[in-house]
Amino acid sequence: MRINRINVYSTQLPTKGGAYKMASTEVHSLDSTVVEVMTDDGITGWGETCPVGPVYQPHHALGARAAIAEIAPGLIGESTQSPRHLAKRMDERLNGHNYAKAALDIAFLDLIGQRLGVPVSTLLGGALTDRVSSYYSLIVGSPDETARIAADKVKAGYPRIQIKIGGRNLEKDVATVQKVWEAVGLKASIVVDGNRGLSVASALHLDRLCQNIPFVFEQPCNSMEEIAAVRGRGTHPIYLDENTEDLNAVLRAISSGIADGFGFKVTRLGGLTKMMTARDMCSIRSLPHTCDDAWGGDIIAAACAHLASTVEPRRFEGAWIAQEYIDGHYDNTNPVVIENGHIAVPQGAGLGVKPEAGIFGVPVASY
Ligand code: 0XW
Ligand code: MG
Repeated sequence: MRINRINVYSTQLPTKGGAYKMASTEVHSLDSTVVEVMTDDGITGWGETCPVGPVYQPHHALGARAAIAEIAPGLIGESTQSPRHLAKRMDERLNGHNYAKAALDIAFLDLIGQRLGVPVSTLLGGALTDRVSSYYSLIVGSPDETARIAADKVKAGYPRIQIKIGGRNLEKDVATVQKVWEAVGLKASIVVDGNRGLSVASALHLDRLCQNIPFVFEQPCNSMEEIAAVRGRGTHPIYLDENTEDLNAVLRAISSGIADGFGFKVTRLGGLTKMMTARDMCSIRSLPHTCDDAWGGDIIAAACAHLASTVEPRRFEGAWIAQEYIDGHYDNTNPVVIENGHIAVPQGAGLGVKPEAGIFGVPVASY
Protein backbone atom coordinates (compact mmCIF):
# COMPACT_ATOMS: atom_id res chain seq x y z
CA MET A 1 0.00 0.00 0.00
CA ARG A 2 1.39 3.33 -1.09
CA ILE A 3 0.50 6.85 -0.05
CA ASN A 4 -1.39 8.57 -2.84
CA ARG A 5 -2.82 11.66 -1.16
CA ILE A 6 -2.35 13.75 1.97
CA ASN A 7 -5.00 16.30 2.96
CA VAL A 8 -4.27 18.86 5.67
CA TYR A 9 -7.04 20.56 7.66
CA SER A 10 -7.12 23.35 10.22
CA THR A 11 -9.81 23.17 12.87
CA GLN A 12 -10.48 25.52 15.79
CA LEU A 13 -10.89 24.09 19.29
CA PRO A 14 -12.21 26.91 21.53
CA THR A 15 -11.57 26.54 25.26
CA LYS A 16 -14.70 25.78 27.28
CA GLY A 17 -15.48 28.05 30.27
CA GLY A 18 -12.99 30.84 29.51
CA ALA A 19 -9.27 31.03 28.93
CA TYR A 20 -6.83 28.22 29.77
CA LYS A 21 -4.24 30.06 31.91
CA MET A 22 -0.66 29.03 32.57
CA ALA A 23 2.31 30.93 34.04
CA SER A 24 3.35 32.68 30.84
CA THR A 25 0.35 32.48 28.53
CA GLU A 26 -3.40 32.19 28.31
CA VAL A 27 -5.24 30.76 25.33
CA HIS A 28 -8.86 31.01 24.16
CA SER A 29 -9.03 28.88 21.03
CA LEU A 30 -6.51 26.44 19.64
CA ASP A 31 -5.76 25.87 15.98
CA SER A 32 -5.37 22.15 15.42
CA THR A 33 -3.73 20.71 12.31
CA VAL A 34 -5.24 17.41 11.18
CA VAL A 35 -3.73 15.22 8.47
CA GLU A 36 -5.60 12.63 6.42
CA VAL A 37 -3.19 10.21 4.76
CA MET A 38 -4.73 8.07 2.00
CA THR A 39 -3.32 4.97 0.36
CA ASP A 40 -3.89 3.33 -3.01
CA ASP A 41 -5.77 0.42 -1.41
CA GLY A 42 -8.43 2.74 0.01
CA ILE A 43 -7.27 3.03 3.64
CA THR A 44 -7.17 6.41 5.39
CA GLY A 45 -5.07 7.20 8.44
CA TRP A 46 -5.57 10.28 10.64
CA GLY A 47 -3.05 12.33 12.59
CA GLU A 48 -3.15 15.60 14.52
CA THR A 49 -0.89 18.18 16.12
CA CYS A 50 -2.23 21.09 18.17
CA PRO A 51 0.21 23.40 19.96
CA VAL A 52 -1.40 25.10 22.97
CA GLY A 53 -0.69 28.52 21.44
CA PRO A 54 2.67 29.85 20.20
CA VAL A 55 4.26 30.49 23.63
CA TYR A 56 3.97 27.24 25.59
CA GLN A 57 6.79 25.54 23.66
CA PRO A 58 8.64 26.37 20.42
CA HIS A 59 5.67 25.22 18.32
CA HIS A 60 2.88 27.06 16.51
CA ALA A 61 0.01 26.06 14.27
CA LEU A 62 1.23 27.81 11.12
CA GLY A 63 4.69 26.32 11.70
CA ALA A 64 3.20 22.83 11.76
CA ARG A 65 1.50 23.37 8.42
CA ALA A 66 4.58 24.98 6.86
CA ALA A 67 6.65 21.99 7.97
CA ILE A 68 4.10 19.54 6.57
CA ALA A 69 4.23 21.45 3.25
CA GLU A 70 7.98 20.67 3.07
CA ILE A 71 7.55 17.02 4.00
CA ALA A 72 4.29 15.80 2.47
CA PRO A 73 5.17 15.95 -1.28
CA GLY A 74 8.09 13.61 -0.57
CA LEU A 75 5.78 11.00 0.93
CA ILE A 76 3.52 10.57 -2.09
CA GLY A 77 4.18 7.19 -3.71
CA GLU A 78 6.02 5.84 -0.64
CA SER A 79 5.14 2.40 0.71
CA THR A 80 3.62 2.33 4.20
CA GLN A 81 5.15 -1.08 4.91
CA SER A 82 7.77 0.37 7.25
CA PRO A 83 7.16 3.26 9.68
CA ARG A 84 10.94 3.52 10.12
CA HIS A 85 11.36 4.12 6.38
CA LEU A 86 8.68 6.83 6.51
CA ALA A 87 10.44 8.48 9.47
CA LYS A 88 13.66 8.48 7.45
CA ARG A 89 11.86 10.01 4.45
CA MET A 90 10.51 12.78 6.69
CA ASP A 91 14.00 13.51 8.04
CA GLU A 92 15.35 13.64 4.47
CA ARG A 93 12.80 16.35 3.66
CA LEU A 94 13.10 18.49 6.81
CA ASN A 95 15.43 18.78 9.77
CA GLY A 96 13.70 18.90 13.17
CA HIS A 97 10.06 20.06 13.50
CA ASN A 98 9.14 16.95 15.44
CA TYR A 99 5.73 18.30 16.36
CA ALA A 100 4.72 18.47 12.68
CA LYS A 101 6.20 15.06 11.84
CA ALA A 102 4.24 13.67 14.78
CA ALA A 103 0.88 14.22 13.03
CA LEU A 104 2.09 12.17 10.05
CA ASP A 105 3.65 9.49 12.28
CA ILE A 106 0.31 9.02 14.08
CA ALA A 107 -1.53 8.77 10.74
CA PHE A 108 0.95 6.14 9.45
CA LEU A 109 0.36 3.95 12.51
CA ASP A 110 -3.41 4.45 12.18
CA LEU A 111 -3.40 3.19 8.64
CA ILE A 112 -0.96 0.32 9.28
CA GLY A 113 -3.10 -0.79 12.24
CA GLN A 114 -6.21 -0.77 10.06
CA ARG A 115 -4.41 -2.72 7.34
CA LEU A 116 -3.33 -5.39 9.83
CA GLY A 117 -6.61 -5.30 11.75
CA VAL A 118 -4.91 -4.46 15.08
CA PRO A 119 -5.13 -1.47 17.41
CA VAL A 120 -2.27 1.02 17.46
CA SER A 121 -1.36 -0.19 20.98
CA THR A 122 -0.34 -3.53 19.43
CA LEU A 123 2.02 -1.72 17.06
CA LEU A 124 3.50 0.04 20.10
CA GLY A 125 4.42 -3.26 21.74
CA GLY A 126 1.08 -4.32 23.17
CA ALA A 127 -1.46 -3.04 25.66
CA LEU A 128 -1.17 -3.94 29.35
CA THR A 129 -4.62 -2.58 30.17
CA ASP A 130 -7.79 -1.45 28.40
CA ARG A 131 -8.41 1.53 30.74
CA VAL A 132 -5.89 4.19 31.68
CA SER A 133 -5.94 6.89 34.35
CA SER A 134 -6.13 10.55 33.45
CA TYR A 135 -5.43 13.63 35.55
CA TYR A 136 -7.17 16.97 35.95
CA SER A 137 -5.18 20.07 35.14
CA LEU A 138 -6.30 23.24 36.96
CA ILE A 139 -5.46 26.61 35.43
CA VAL A 140 -3.74 29.39 37.42
CA GLY A 141 -6.53 30.63 39.69
CA SER A 142 -7.47 31.77 43.17
CA PRO A 143 -6.46 29.47 46.06
CA ASP A 144 -10.04 28.83 47.27
CA GLU A 145 -11.55 28.24 43.84
CA THR A 146 -8.66 25.97 42.81
CA ALA A 147 -9.05 23.91 46.00
CA ARG A 148 -12.81 23.63 45.48
CA ILE A 149 -12.45 22.36 41.90
CA ALA A 150 -9.64 20.01 42.93
CA ALA A 151 -11.84 18.41 45.62
CA ASP A 152 -14.72 18.03 43.11
CA LYS A 153 -12.47 16.39 40.55
CA VAL A 154 -11.09 13.94 43.10
CA LYS A 155 -14.68 13.06 44.03
CA ALA A 156 -15.35 12.53 40.32
CA GLY A 157 -12.64 9.85 40.26
CA TYR A 158 -9.45 11.61 39.17
CA PRO A 159 -6.48 9.97 40.91
CA ARG A 160 -4.15 12.89 40.14
CA ILE A 161 -4.54 16.66 40.22
CA GLN A 162 -2.19 19.10 38.51
CA ILE A 163 -2.21 22.70 39.77
CA LYS A 164 -0.80 25.46 37.59
CA ILE A 165 1.19 28.18 39.32
CA GLY A 166 3.57 30.99 38.31
CA GLY A 167 3.34 34.41 36.67
CA ARG A 168 2.07 36.07 39.88
CA ASN A 169 3.17 36.67 43.44
CA LEU A 170 4.56 33.73 45.37
CA GLU A 171 2.15 34.15 48.27
CA LYS A 172 -0.80 33.21 46.04
CA ASP A 173 1.02 30.19 44.66
CA VAL A 174 1.91 28.96 48.15
CA ALA A 175 -1.66 29.51 49.38
CA THR A 176 -3.01 27.60 46.37
CA VAL A 177 -0.80 24.58 47.03
CA GLN A 178 -1.70 24.62 50.75
CA LYS A 179 -5.44 24.92 50.14
CA VAL A 180 -5.44 22.13 47.57
CA TRP A 181 -3.55 19.91 50.02
CA GLU A 182 -6.09 20.69 52.77
CA ALA A 183 -8.94 19.87 50.37
CA VAL A 184 -7.50 16.76 48.75
CA GLY A 185 -4.92 15.31 51.14
CA LEU A 186 -3.70 11.88 50.14
CA LYS A 187 -6.88 11.04 48.22
CA ALA A 188 -5.10 11.97 44.98
CA SER A 189 -1.54 12.74 43.98
CA ILE A 190 -0.78 16.43 43.61
CA VAL A 191 1.42 17.93 40.93
CA VAL A 192 2.45 21.59 40.98
CA ASP A 193 3.26 22.78 37.47
CA GLY A 194 5.23 26.01 37.10
CA ASN A 195 5.28 25.80 33.29
CA ARG A 196 8.80 27.30 33.24
CA GLY A 197 7.53 30.39 35.08
CA LEU A 198 9.48 30.47 38.37
CA SER A 199 12.95 31.73 39.15
CA VAL A 200 15.26 29.35 40.99
CA ALA A 201 14.78 31.46 44.13
CA SER A 202 10.96 31.33 43.95
CA ALA A 203 11.00 27.60 43.29
CA LEU A 204 13.19 27.05 46.37
CA HIS A 205 10.99 29.30 48.52
CA LEU A 206 7.85 27.47 47.45
CA ASP A 207 9.56 24.15 48.10
CA ARG A 208 10.49 25.26 51.67
CA LEU A 209 7.13 26.86 52.47
CA CYS A 210 5.27 23.69 51.42
CA GLN A 211 7.73 21.25 52.96
CA ASN A 212 5.05 19.05 54.54
CA ILE A 213 3.04 18.62 51.31
CA PRO A 214 3.93 15.59 49.20
CA PHE A 215 3.67 17.08 45.72
CA VAL A 216 5.63 16.59 42.53
CA PHE A 217 7.15 19.81 41.15
CA GLU A 218 6.69 19.89 37.37
CA GLN A 219 8.87 22.11 35.16
CA PRO A 220 9.26 24.86 37.79
CA CYS A 221 11.87 26.84 35.83
CA ASN A 222 12.74 27.53 32.22
CA SER A 223 15.96 25.67 31.52
CA MET A 224 17.56 22.36 32.53
CA GLU A 225 20.36 24.36 34.18
CA GLU A 226 17.88 26.21 36.42
CA ILE A 227 16.15 22.92 37.26
CA ALA A 228 19.55 21.46 38.16
CA ALA A 229 20.07 24.39 40.54
CA VAL A 230 16.75 23.66 42.27
CA ARG A 231 17.38 19.95 42.43
CA GLY A 232 19.20 18.74 45.48
CA ARG A 233 18.49 22.01 47.33
CA GLY A 234 14.74 21.40 47.38
CA THR A 235 12.93 18.36 48.75
CA HIS A 236 10.13 17.74 46.25
CA PRO A 237 10.56 15.35 43.33
CA ILE A 238 11.00 17.17 40.01
CA TYR A 239 9.42 16.19 36.70
CA LEU A 240 10.44 17.74 33.40
CA ASP A 241 7.87 18.65 30.79
CA GLU A 242 8.66 21.47 28.33
CA ASN A 243 12.43 20.83 28.53
CA THR A 244 12.04 17.43 26.88
CA GLU A 245 12.08 18.93 23.41
CA ASP A 246 13.35 15.77 21.72
CA LEU A 247 14.65 12.28 22.52
CA ASN A 248 18.16 13.59 23.05
CA ALA A 249 16.88 15.91 25.79
CA VAL A 250 15.15 12.93 27.42
CA LEU A 251 18.35 10.90 27.25
CA ARG A 252 20.35 13.82 28.69
CA ALA A 253 17.86 14.29 31.51
CA ILE A 254 17.83 10.61 32.39
CA SER A 255 21.58 10.14 32.23
CA SER A 256 22.30 13.29 34.27
CA GLY A 257 19.69 12.30 36.86
CA ILE A 258 18.09 15.74 36.71
CA ALA A 259 14.49 14.45 36.72
CA ASP A 260 12.45 12.07 38.86
CA GLY A 261 9.91 11.70 36.08
CA PHE A 262 8.40 13.37 33.04
CA GLY A 263 5.30 14.97 31.63
CA PHE A 264 5.64 13.77 28.05
CA LYS A 265 3.88 15.29 25.06
CA VAL A 266 3.49 12.87 22.16
CA THR A 267 3.79 15.48 19.42
CA ARG A 268 6.70 17.37 21.01
CA LEU A 269 8.82 14.22 20.89
CA GLY A 270 7.85 13.45 17.29
CA GLY A 271 4.89 11.10 17.56
CA LEU A 272 4.15 7.62 18.82
CA THR A 273 7.20 5.97 17.25
CA LYS A 274 9.54 8.31 19.15
CA MET A 275 7.43 8.06 22.31
CA MET A 276 8.08 4.29 22.36
CA THR A 277 11.78 5.06 22.73
CA ALA A 278 11.12 7.60 25.51
CA ARG A 279 8.87 5.09 27.29
CA ASP A 280 11.54 2.38 27.04
CA MET A 281 14.36 4.68 28.20
CA CYS A 282 12.28 5.57 31.26
CA SER A 283 11.61 1.92 31.91
CA ILE A 284 15.35 1.19 32.22
CA ARG A 285 15.60 3.65 35.15
CA SER A 286 12.08 2.95 36.54
CA LEU A 287 11.09 6.55 35.86
CA PRO A 288 7.40 7.51 35.89
CA HIS A 289 5.84 9.61 33.14
CA THR A 290 2.59 10.81 31.63
CA CYS A 291 1.39 10.27 28.04
CA ASP A 292 -0.19 13.60 27.08
CA ASP A 293 -0.34 16.17 24.47
CA ALA A 294 -0.53 19.94 24.72
CA TRP A 295 -4.03 20.05 23.19
CA GLY A 296 -6.08 18.40 20.45
CA GLY A 297 -9.24 16.43 19.72
CA ASP A 298 -10.12 12.74 19.51
CA ILE A 299 -7.20 11.82 17.24
CA ILE A 300 -4.55 12.99 19.70
CA ALA A 301 -6.61 11.67 22.61
CA ALA A 302 -6.72 8.21 21.02
CA ALA A 303 -2.97 8.32 20.32
CA CYS A 304 -2.27 9.19 23.99
CA ALA A 305 -4.60 6.44 25.25
CA HIS A 306 -3.01 3.75 23.05
CA LEU A 307 0.46 4.68 24.17
CA ALA A 308 -0.62 4.97 27.81
CA SER A 309 -2.00 1.41 27.70
CA THR A 310 1.50 0.10 26.91
CA VAL A 311 3.24 1.73 29.91
CA GLU A 312 3.88 -0.39 33.02
CA PRO A 313 1.06 0.72 35.37
CA ARG A 314 3.41 1.27 38.34
CA ARG A 315 5.28 3.95 36.37
CA PHE A 316 2.26 5.48 34.69
CA GLU A 317 1.30 9.02 35.75
CA GLY A 318 -1.81 9.51 33.63
CA ALA A 319 -2.90 10.58 30.16
CA TRP A 320 -4.11 14.17 29.95
CA ILE A 321 -6.48 14.90 27.10
CA ALA A 322 -8.19 18.22 26.36
CA GLN A 323 -11.74 16.84 26.62
CA GLU A 324 -12.57 18.69 29.86
CA TYR A 325 -11.70 21.99 28.17
CA ILE A 326 -13.32 21.53 24.74
CA ASP A 327 -16.82 20.87 23.44
CA GLY A 328 -17.73 18.09 21.06
CA HIS A 329 -15.89 15.26 19.36
CA TYR A 330 -14.52 14.45 15.92
CA ASP A 331 -15.99 10.94 16.23
CA ASN A 332 -19.41 10.82 17.84
CA THR A 333 -19.69 7.03 17.49
CA ASN A 334 -16.45 6.18 19.31
CA PRO A 335 -15.40 9.38 21.09
CA VAL A 336 -12.45 9.27 23.48
CA VAL A 337 -13.89 10.27 26.85
CA ILE A 338 -12.85 10.54 30.48
CA GLU A 339 -15.17 8.70 32.85
CA ASN A 340 -14.48 8.68 36.58
CA GLY A 341 -11.04 10.12 35.87
CA HIS A 342 -10.14 7.27 33.49
CA ILE A 343 -10.14 6.71 29.73
CA ALA A 344 -11.24 3.51 27.97
CA VAL A 345 -8.61 2.70 25.33
CA PRO A 346 -10.27 2.60 21.86
CA GLN A 347 -10.59 -1.01 20.74
CA GLY A 348 -11.03 -0.77 16.97
CA ALA A 349 -8.25 -1.31 14.41
CA GLY A 350 -5.74 1.53 14.10
CA LEU A 351 -6.50 4.47 16.38
CA GLY A 352 -10.10 3.29 16.73
CA VAL A 353 -11.52 6.74 16.02
CA LYS A 354 -12.79 8.06 12.69
CA PRO A 355 -13.65 11.76 12.25
CA GLU A 356 -17.19 12.32 10.94
CA ALA A 357 -17.23 12.84 7.16
CA GLY A 358 -16.69 16.51 6.27
CA ILE A 359 -16.23 17.63 9.89
CA PHE A 360 -13.06 19.59 9.11
CA GLY A 361 -14.47 21.28 5.99
CA VAL A 362 -12.24 21.85 2.97
CA PRO A 363 -8.52 20.93 3.25
CA VAL A 364 -6.17 23.91 3.61
CA ALA A 365 -3.61 21.97 1.57
CA SER A 366 -3.53 18.74 -0.45
CA TYR A 367 -0.53 16.84 -1.77
C1 0XW B 1 -1.73 20.05 31.38
N1 0XW B 1 -1.15 20.04 30.05
C2 0XW B 1 -0.96 18.67 29.63
C3 0XW B 1 -2.12 20.75 29.13
C4 0XW B 1 -1.49 22.02 28.64
O1 0XW B 1 -1.04 21.86 27.35
C5 0XW B 1 -0.33 22.24 29.56
C6 0XW B 1 0.11 20.86 29.89
C7 0XW B 1 1.19 20.79 30.94
O2 0XW B 1 1.30 19.84 31.72
O3 0XW B 1 2.05 21.67 30.98
MG1 MG C 1 3.35 20.54 32.37
